[in-house]
Order: sequence, then C-alpha cells, then structure tokens
Amino acid sequence: MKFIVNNGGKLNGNIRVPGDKSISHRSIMFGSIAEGTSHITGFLEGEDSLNTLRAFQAMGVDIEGPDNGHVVIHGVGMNGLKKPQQAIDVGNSGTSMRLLAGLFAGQAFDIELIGDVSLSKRPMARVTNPLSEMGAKVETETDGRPPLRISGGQSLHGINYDMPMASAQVKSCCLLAGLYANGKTCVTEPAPTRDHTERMLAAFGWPLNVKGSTVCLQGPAKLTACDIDVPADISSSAFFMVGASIAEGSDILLEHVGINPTRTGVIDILKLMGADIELQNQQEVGGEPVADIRVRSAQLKGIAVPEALVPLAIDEFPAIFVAAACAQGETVITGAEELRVKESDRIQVMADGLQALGIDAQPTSDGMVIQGGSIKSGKVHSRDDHRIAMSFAMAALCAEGEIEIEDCDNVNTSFPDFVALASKSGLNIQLYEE
Ligand code: SPQ
Repeated sequence: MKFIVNNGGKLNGNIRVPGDKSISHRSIMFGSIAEGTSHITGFLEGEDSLNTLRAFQAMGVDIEGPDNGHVVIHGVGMNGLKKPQQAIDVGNSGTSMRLLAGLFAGQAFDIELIGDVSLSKRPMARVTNPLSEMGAKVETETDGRPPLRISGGQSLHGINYDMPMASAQVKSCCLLAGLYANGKTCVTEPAPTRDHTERMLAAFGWPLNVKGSTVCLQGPAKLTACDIDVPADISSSAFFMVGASIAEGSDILLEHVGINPTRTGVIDILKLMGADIELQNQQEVGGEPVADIRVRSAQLKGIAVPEALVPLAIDEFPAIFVAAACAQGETVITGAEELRVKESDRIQVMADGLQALGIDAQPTSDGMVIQGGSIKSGKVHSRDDHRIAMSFAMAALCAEGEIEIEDCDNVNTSFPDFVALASKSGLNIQLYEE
C-alpha cells in the first residue's frame, strides 16, 4: 500500500489514538502466566500485539477477543504453557521476540522464535548474552540474528547485569527470565528506559525493587491475575503532536494518552522547540499516568536535542525529524545510534526521505543535523517502517506539494486506523494499493 498526502490542511478535533503497544504486549504476557482471569481494555489491535496474543494461544492459553479492545485472558500459571506445534512467528515485532526470549528461556520445552524480513535483520545478541549468563541455552543465526532456538528444561539463576545500551526490551527480557530463575536478578541501565514491565509486574502481585538505575526481582515468581486499562499510545499520539504543531490553525485534543515519565521525551523536545502543548485531566489509571494532550500550532525553532531525552523519545524521532524540517534554524540530534537498529535504519531512511523532499538533512553515526526549510513535493520510501510512513504523512501539512509514501502496509503493526483517524482530523491522505 502507498499513501498519497495532499499538502496543506490543519488538524482539529478530539481523537483517541489506539492503545499503547508496549503495554498491550506485556498485558498478554503477564496475563497468560498469571493465575486467574485478567480483563484487558484498550488493547491495541495492531499486528505486533496480535502476534503476541496468537503466540500464547498457540501455547494453549484461552484468550477471548480482542473485541473492541477488550481481551479476556484465562491465565495458566507460571508453568502452564504448552509446547506449540510449530515455531512462534512474531512478524515485525522486536518487543515480542526479545521479551518472549526471556520468558521462553524458563520453559520446560524447546521453542523456536521467527520473524519477518525486517526483524530477521535485527540484533538479538543483546538478549541472548545475558540469557546465557543466566543458564539459558539459545541458538541464533551466525551473527546473533533471528531465528532464536531456545532449549527447554534449563535451570536458570539470577545475575547482576549491566546493560551496555539503554534498552527496555533487554531489561524486560532479563526480568522475564528472572521470574523463572532461582535467586535475585538485577539489571542496571545506563539511562532510564520505559518501565512498563516493572509497573505491570507490581500490578500482577510481584513487585520489584528499584534503587537508582538498578531494578531487581526475586525468583521464582508467582503472578496473580489483574485487570489492565491500556492508555492511548504516546508514540502514536506523537504524529498528531507534530502535525498539529506544524500546521497553522491546528488545535487538537488527544484523549487518555499514557504519559509515563519514561515515555514523555517527545513532549519535552517539542516544547523546547516552541510547541504549544498542554496536559489536561491528569490521572493515574492502573499504575500508569494518563492525560488528555492539547496541541495548538506554533512556530517551531531548531534546537540541540539534550541527549538525556533521547531514550525517553526513542520511537518518536522520525516524527521529531519532520518537526525539525519545518522549524526555523538548525536541529542537532546526537546519542541516538539505537535508531539504526529499529524496523529500519531510522537515521538513514529519514535522511534519504527528507533530502528527497528538498531538506538539508545530514545523517551522522548517532543522529542527524537538520536545517529547517521548506518541504517540497516528492516521493519517499518508508522501507517498510510504520513510524517512517506516518511521519512523512504528517510532513505534508507543511509541504509545498503532494507527498507520495511507498510501502505503508506496516502501519498496521502499531496503528491500524491511522488513515481514517488522520483524515477525520484534517490530513488530506489517500491510501492506494501498490
Ligand atoms: O517492537 P519493536 O519493533 O522493537 O518496536 C519499536 C517501535 O518503534 O515500535 C522499536 F522499533 O519500539 C520499541 C522501543 O524502541 C518498544 C519497546 C518496548 O516495548 O519495550 C522498547 C524500545 O526498544 P529498545 O530496543 O529501546 O528496548
């Protein structure tokens, strides 16, 4: 599929974007290995979280739904999963593969994890290294790429792991294996990353100990079912935050968005650029802070993005690059080398696309230098990356002509109703079969 987005327009109205992808994955994982029945509301019915859901169904968990975001999970307990009949295919989802690797390391049966072409290129040694230290047996392709073949029946033990990179997936993988390990598993992170695993484990009755940058849990664990209200995804909201900021006359309210402080880097960065963003109706829902986010158009200015904010906005950089292209002056992003190992190389693919649209965007090893300017009409390639496709769609709001975006099928992994919701809000977007 491809998007053709006519230039101009503005974003208005009240919208609720789909459920948080990170929280949706974790709700299925913990609900499945808990004892009792968990009700999930606001679940993201995107391909990534559905792949996690199907994985547990394939291991014998009775899961009803999703029905309009409602999922009922009849948990089987820590040791109740059954060997699936074939390899577990998690499609495009790095979160599924890396978190499940930790959970599968503690099972009694052998299991294979496979993914699509993009996921098969992503690095997995970052999770197989600590898992091996814990006593797991995991085989990968030669250079640490998927598939992962995990041997069952291993006895795991807790470790103290100093993560070499800021990654919530690596941290969560170790903690999930730690649920099955004897003794204490501690993970220390070089910078704060999203803490949904920690918050949700506490909700499922297995609190962790957090001291500074180290999080520890005691194994073996036992989880008790609970109900989870999944807030709207701040990463999906980010496209609308940028779109409303760059399109004159915009005024949009994004409802019930998760504003966990480990995810709000995008708000801080856009505010530093001069964005007009207001949090309303702040409350805590099921251990996660949420708010309605009002965004009005504003003249953005280029900044040097503080490196401390990078891990807190890691998935929002494709959208932030578009904001920088529409801002006055230079924006410099450093310390973001992790962007090179996402669904695509998000530094290179965004720089290629921005250059194709007439913007001076220079990729660096760990970021980009962007001179704000006027976005021309043109054709860009999303390289099968959902966040690239949606970011370039928003760029049309401040472009001089139409933008054509190729390879947009993967938008369904995280934001199934993007085209309908974006058009309803005022984006002139059309979807075509390629
Ligand atoms: O699941 P996947 O494909 O890795 O998704 C991405 C995304 O943009 O949707 C990354 F490409 O989000 C990751 C995020 O970048 C989701 C995530 C999580 O739920 O724990 C953590 C981040 O990854 P990492 O590598 O920094 O731990």
